[in-house]
Amino acid sequence: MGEPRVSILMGSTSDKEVMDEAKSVLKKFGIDYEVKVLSAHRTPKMLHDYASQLESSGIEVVIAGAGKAAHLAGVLASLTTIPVIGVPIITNDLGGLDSLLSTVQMPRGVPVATVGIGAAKNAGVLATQILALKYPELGEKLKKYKEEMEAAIRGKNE
Ligand code: RP5
Repeated sequence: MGEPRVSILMGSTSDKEVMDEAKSVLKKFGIDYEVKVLSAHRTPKMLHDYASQLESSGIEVVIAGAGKAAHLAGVLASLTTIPVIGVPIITNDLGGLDSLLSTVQMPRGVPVATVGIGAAKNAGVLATQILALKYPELGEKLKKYKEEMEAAIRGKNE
């Protein structure tokens, strides 16, 4: 499908296992993506530089996963008009509630569409749904995906 359309960001390589679930969804729907490790705290300049070239690079949705004082999605959302989906990463200390609140509780005017703790798969599906507004073939694939989910549950009941 040409240029990458989704950017998957994570605050640390320790987030990779969770964020790979978003990648799998995008692969399933045939959506191009790029993956970067960038931190709002450890690499602030790199994050700003990355954000400044996002719109010209053809990225249409960002998925950003981070844990603890999880500012990655929020800082990114402050620097771009591209929709940002936040994935709060589970943590050992507070079970990911820290990440969830840091990601979802954005000030007015700077939203981050936040999925559940560790719910990178849902972030991938939501990114696909956003892109489907522009790419009708993705809408068709999403309908099929929902039918498959239903059929799988029907099969288990039988
Ligand atoms: C955050 O701190 C990352 O997103 C990660 O979830 C958390 C812990 O990072 P590491 O100390 O494992 O690199 O910035």
